[in-house]
Amino acid sequence: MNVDMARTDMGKNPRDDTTPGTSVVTKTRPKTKKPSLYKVILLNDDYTPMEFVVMLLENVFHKGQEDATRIMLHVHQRGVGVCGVFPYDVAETKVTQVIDLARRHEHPLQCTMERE
Ligand code: TYC
Repeated sequence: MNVDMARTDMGKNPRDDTTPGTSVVTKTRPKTKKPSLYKVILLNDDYTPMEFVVMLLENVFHKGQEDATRIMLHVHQRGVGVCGVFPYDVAETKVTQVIDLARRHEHPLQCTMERE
């Protein structure tokens, strides 16, 4: 039933919503908010081996070898580079994984996150 048909008897029984032929039409408005996104940023240094950075981009960020190499070289040449964009919790976990992995291998590699 469309809105016009549903309301043909409005005004006759304004308070009686049990009158046959009367209906209430509601529209749902979802109150969902899009999550803010964060860029995970890799920083260059002079000591972390290139192969280690590529390995990390493959394993933590699920990049293919070509993409991983391209990102690593970008960071190496420009000083910083984006590894990916994620919701806050995911970005935070990836930053922690990168820093932990680098530290365990005694590399000074640094990683941070920044709101998009
Ligand atoms: N600059 C490093 C080297 O010459 C390689 C490197 C690339 C280090 C990217 C960190 O985020 C980085 N071995």
